[in-house]
Formats: sequence, structure tokens, C-alpha cells
Amino acid sequence: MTASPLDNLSAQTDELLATVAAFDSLEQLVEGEPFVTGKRSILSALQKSLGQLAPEDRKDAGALLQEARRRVEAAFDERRATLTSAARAQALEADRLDLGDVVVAQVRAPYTAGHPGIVAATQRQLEDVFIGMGFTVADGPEVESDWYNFEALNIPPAHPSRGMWDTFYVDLGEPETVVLRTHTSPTQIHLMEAAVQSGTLPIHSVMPGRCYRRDTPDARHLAAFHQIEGLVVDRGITFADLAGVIDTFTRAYFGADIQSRLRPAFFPFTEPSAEFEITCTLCRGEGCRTCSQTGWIELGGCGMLDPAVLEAVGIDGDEWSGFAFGFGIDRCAQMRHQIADMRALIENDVRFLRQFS
Ligand code: FA5
Repeated sequence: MTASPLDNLSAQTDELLATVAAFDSLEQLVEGEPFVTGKRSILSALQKSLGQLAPEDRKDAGALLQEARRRVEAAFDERRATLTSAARAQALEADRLDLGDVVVAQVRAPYTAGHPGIVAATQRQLEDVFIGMGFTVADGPEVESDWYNFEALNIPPAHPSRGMWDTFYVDLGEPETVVLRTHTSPTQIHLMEAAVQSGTLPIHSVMPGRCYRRDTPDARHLAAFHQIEGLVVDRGITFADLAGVIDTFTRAYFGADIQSRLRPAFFPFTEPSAEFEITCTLCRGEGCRTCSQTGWIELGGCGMLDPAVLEAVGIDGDEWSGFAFGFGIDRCAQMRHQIADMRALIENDVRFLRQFS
């Protein structure tokens, strides 16, 4: 009987099965594949050697070899499935969060509670300063009718001075009749109306709140920002009272070394009107990018109440007079904390925000 290349097939198959069973990682499996079932395996070598057999013996030998290959490949696939699920379980175990550890870690770590944002904190400080000067604090709506935001403030429809406030309109009622308030001045009107109705004149109030303008954000502007409005209606009020309040406020809030000045300006609802500026706290008046090299920063507008406004709310201008002002709260925060660019206030970068806790 002539020797066949498949004489040792059974032993060789057992050896391959033992090799497969001994793979204990997916890496070993990948590296070993060519030698077990691939081109460099004994199975492939035997396949080639079948050509040496007599033609009548080839069919049976081929069937034997195929069965051997099927067994080795099945074992290989099974080993791969076992090793894959073991690797996945190991990865899951490594990623597992031990909640017990997390709770303990939280208890041990210093608890970092939130704190009021810079603008909210500034608003409270400004309110405190004005309360100390005898003012009360009032609130008003952020969505206003055209009448409160403009007309009652002596700004008729289509009047060129409306261009001072680039307005967001709310899609309600007739077109362009409901607005996101462009300033806190409409709250003056609500307050005066309420005082007339309830017979509670005089008024000494400040009204902080959010305002909106279609302004392109830059170093000194945001599209949603905050103002604090001031309103005094009393008997015998003069411009000297207004100048005194602004000077007292500046010293109390910014300190005695910061200069303030009033410059003639125009607002339809006050006459005379002024702009209120302070020395730029970033450059101390030298001139920088934030103050556009002027050394001064405008904080707000102010003036004596125009008789047309008193008339619109039914206050007798012969008996009562008054003044109003409106300062930017974000601008005050910017100057108080020497923030070069106001956009930092809305970027929510915790590294910036933590400095003001
Ligand atoms: C007014 O809004 C007037 N209502 C102020 C006023 C009230 C005048 C009462 C007379 C009597 P003005 O548009 O200048 O004025 O805005 C006042 C201040 O709000 C500015 O000086 C600035 O500090 C702040 N401000 C205005 N627009 C922005 C903006 N887009 N971003 C941040 N702050 C702003």
C-alpha cells in the first residue's frame, strides 16, 4: 500500500484543534490564523499535495481533508466568539462607574455651588446704592406696546429719532405695534400712570431690567443687555438735583478717583438732556480700544422730564417736575471689573465667570 499525504491527518487535525484552543487573546488569534486555517497552514499544504494521489483516490481524500478543515474552522470561529465576548466584558468592567466611589468623591470634594452672574450681582449692587439714596425699586414688562416704548415718550410714529433705537418687533397684533423694549424708559410711564391713578406722587424710583436692540455685538454692545432707569417726580426738582444724584452715585459705586461728566445730548423725552460719562477704568483716561481711544465711557443718558411726557400721563407740569436717567448695567459691570470686551459676559466661559464669585 502506497503512503498517502493524509496518513497523519487525524493527528494533524487534533494538533490544530489544540492550537486553536490555546489562543487566549484576539491578538494571538489574528496572528495564528494563517498557520491554522490560512495559506500557511498544514491544511493548505495537504490540499496542494492531493495532486500526487491517483485520480481514483483524490475524491475520498479531498472529502476527508474538507471535513478536517470544517472542524478546524468551526473551532476557530467558536474560539473567536469566546475571546470577543471576554474582551468586551473586560472593557465594560474597566469602564464601569462605581457609583459608591463617585458619591464618596463628591462628598470629599469641595462643593462648588453656583453664584449670581456678574450682571445680576451688579444690578443688586446698583439697587443697593440707590436704595441708600432714598429710591425704591420697581419692575416693568420686557414686551411693550409701541405706545409705552415710543409714543408716550414723545417719539411719534415715523419720527426720525426712532432711529436711535434699532428695534426687535414681536409678531403680535398689527405689524410693528408690539416690541421688545429697547430701553427701560417705558417703565417710567407705567410708574407715573400708576402714581396718578393711586394718587401716590411723588416718585423716587429705579427700574432695572433687560432690554433688546438690533445692535451688532462689539466691545461695548450686546443685542440683549440691561439698563437701570431712574425717575424722580416731585415739586421743585431742578437739573442740580439730577447732577447731584449722578455725582453721588458715581462716587458710591466707582470710588472717588473716577471722574464723571455730563455732556449735552438729545432724548425726545427729556429737555435738557445729557449723556453721562465716566473715566474709562481700563486705561484710566489714557485712551484704549475699549473706549475707542477717547478715555471716556458713556454709561447712560439723562435729563429733565419733558412737559409732553408729563402731559401724556396726566401729571400737571405746573405743579410737578422731575428728571430721569437710564444707565447700562452691563456697561457699569464692564467698567467696575475692567472687562475689555463686553461679549465676555455672555460667552459662559467658566474660567472667566469664576473670577467674579
Ligand atoms: C437710552 O436708552 C435712554 N432711554 C436713556 C435715558 C433715560 C435718557 C432717561 C434720558 C432719560 P441710550 O440709547 O444712550 O439711552 O442707552 C443708555 C445706555 O444703555 C448706554 O449709555 C449704554 O450704557 C447702555 N446701552 C445702550 N445700548 C446698549 C447695548 N446694545 N449693549 C449694552 N449696553 C447698551
